[in-house]
Amino acid sequence: MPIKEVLVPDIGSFKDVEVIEIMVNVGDQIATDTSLMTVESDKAAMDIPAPFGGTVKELKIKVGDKISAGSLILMLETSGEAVANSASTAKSFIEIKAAPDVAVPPPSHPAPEVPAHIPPKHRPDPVGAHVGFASGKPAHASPAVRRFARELGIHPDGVDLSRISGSGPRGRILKEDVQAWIKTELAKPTGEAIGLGFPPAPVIDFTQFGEIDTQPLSRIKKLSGANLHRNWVSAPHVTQFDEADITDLEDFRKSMLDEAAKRGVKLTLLAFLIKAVVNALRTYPTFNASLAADGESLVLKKYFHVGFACDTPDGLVVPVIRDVNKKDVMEIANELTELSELARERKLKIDAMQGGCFTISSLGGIGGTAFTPIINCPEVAILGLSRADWKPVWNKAGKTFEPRLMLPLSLSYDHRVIDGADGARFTSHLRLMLSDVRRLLL
Ligand code: CAO
Repeated sequence: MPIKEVLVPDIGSFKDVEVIEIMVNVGDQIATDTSLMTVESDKAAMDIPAPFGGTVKELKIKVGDKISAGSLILMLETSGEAVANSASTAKSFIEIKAAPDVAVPPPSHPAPEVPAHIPPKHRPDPVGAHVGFASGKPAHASPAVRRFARELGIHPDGVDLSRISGSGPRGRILKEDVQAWIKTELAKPTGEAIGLGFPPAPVIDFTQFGEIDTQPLSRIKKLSGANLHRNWVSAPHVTQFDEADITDLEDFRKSMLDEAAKRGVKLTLLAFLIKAVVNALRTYPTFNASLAADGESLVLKKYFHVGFACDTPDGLVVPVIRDVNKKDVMEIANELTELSELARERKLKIDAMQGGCFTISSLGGIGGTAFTPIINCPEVAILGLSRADWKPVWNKAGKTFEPRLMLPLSLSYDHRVIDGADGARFTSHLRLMLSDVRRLLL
């Protein structure tokens, strides 16, 4: 395997800037665009991304070093293919130059020039600026730490960095500081952590009632618990229940199982549901939307990325299938299987869990007749599926009962965005789509 030098790319007017954090270690496997390190000038801090993926063989810089474009950062072992890719990436680093597109810094601190090819997530954050968080004292943290904080729950915009004391050089907030802060917040009695003013829950010694065993919560449970709690209290939920007749759909699915198996696909009901949901989202666009952060407008999405709740031994994760409108049911089924396997093997990447427009939570393989799913904010609705069951249904001619396979639907929506009438229209639309499989093709 070839070993390549990784040099600092063209980073605009950053020259002789100090390395304040190194995010990779020797032996780490990294992908293209992984943040390698953070550099800081007196005006801004910026992450340097990896131009290609591979295994870190040697670090050529340490915290405190001063670097400029062209400085050697590290040695990376790559596959031949990656090296080929790297050539074009490196070229684009040098060739493209454009005006900066960064958060507006205070007037006394003009933004440094940054080439347009540097991805937004690696662009400079003005030092001490307070991007994307609630007001408070200025927080001193690298772009990588800000991004990490933004991706976490508790505060609607992530973690409010102004509440955290930094233990790094010059009071800089490190990733470990954010993690330690979250740990403390989660340990606080319910309500206090998100400032609801509830009286603290009493601390009870359960051993007084009998034998107990205390087990730590998994990392996923802690993070998803905080998000679920925030979503539950911040979005006024209404759940609309309905039932869809999937007798014909299920016959069709079974008739396709052999063909699907030949193509290596496990064709489950959920794949059809995802397709039907996208059709309903096109018809009722307010379900494919998010409230703007200021609550003053609705952001309507023209793309259709659907997440599905996946039960893993570590807790709940929500992989996202992208551009469902451009995929057929077999492709969706295939991705469902692949993503669920990755989730259960803990190999799901962060990107595969981001960008969802709507979520489906299926408990149909387990049981139950209905439940009230919690909206995966900032999405505005979520569909719960329970176990389909045979029921006697009065036939269209109104003469007799017929056995029909009925699928219970539980649609929770954010009542700030969606009215009850639209909630009922959405599930009625789903009923129609699911009762006549031909409609899914339209
Ligand atoms: N009614 C009746 N049977 C159903 C059904 C339904 N609504 N949905 C699935 N089934 C059947 C499937 O057909 C399959 O049957 P066979 O084994 O005979 O083929 C079986 O149940 C198991 O299905 P599955 O769970 O493997 O596949 P899926 O595509 O339906 O679901 C996934 C995939 C990832 C959603 C699921 O495995 C899962 O993790 N579900 C839990 C989600 C969850 O925890 N939600 C709660 C979130 S809130 O805490």
